[in-house]
Amino acid sequence: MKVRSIFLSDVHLGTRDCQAERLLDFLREHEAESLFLIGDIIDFWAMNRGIHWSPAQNTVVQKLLRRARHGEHVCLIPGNHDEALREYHGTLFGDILIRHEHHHVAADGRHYLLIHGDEFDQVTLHHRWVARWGDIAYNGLVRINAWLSWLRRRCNRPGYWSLAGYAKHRVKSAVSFIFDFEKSITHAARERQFDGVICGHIHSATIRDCEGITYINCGDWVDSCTAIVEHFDGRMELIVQH
Ligand SMILES: [Mn+2]
Repeated sequence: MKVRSIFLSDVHLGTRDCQAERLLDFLREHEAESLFLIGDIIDFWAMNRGIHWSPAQNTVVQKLLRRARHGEHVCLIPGNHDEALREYHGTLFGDILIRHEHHHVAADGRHYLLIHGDEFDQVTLHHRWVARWGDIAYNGLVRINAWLSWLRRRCNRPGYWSLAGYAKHRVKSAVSFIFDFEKSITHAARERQFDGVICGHIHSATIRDCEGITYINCGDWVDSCTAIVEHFDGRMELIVQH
């Protein structure tokens, strides 16, 4: 399928949980004029604890560089897990442009702020050590979940169920009154007179209206395997890669 733009975030290359094969399937199936990588593409945090770099992850990097070389506009906005890249703002890596944020005008004329979003996460911002421990706990949940879904398949119980997603949903709704990520990021987009915001960070893909501002989250490629595409009429669609 050919689309106008692709938006991806939270690929977490360098970790064992990165679903590189499924991302390769997605990239194979979707051609685009522009490809936006909205943070946590390479996980330098996890790589400090031990690198897991598979051949498929290598292929992901090669494919991205290749698409950029062949004229696709590829832009990378660093997140907190790849914040080391933030100092390269404005630099080209191969043909991939690094930017802090990006102002995207969709085909329907709507203006979107593209930003990873960690600066709107009160936990990441003020409690760095909590964020790091939370990160390790989350990786543990993803690992247990992979084992559980293997077990469910073995026992012929179809249907994917995400423990990490479930735990995150429970924890998230419990503390949402304090850490309302979506509210604060859409508030910032409104202040800056954007029509919408496209972000990542919280590993929870969605497209929805948030008090007149379109809130779009790309999700992730460690658990849910989701991406956002923009069609040639400017319509945004959430894709789940199976
Ligand atoms: Mn992040």
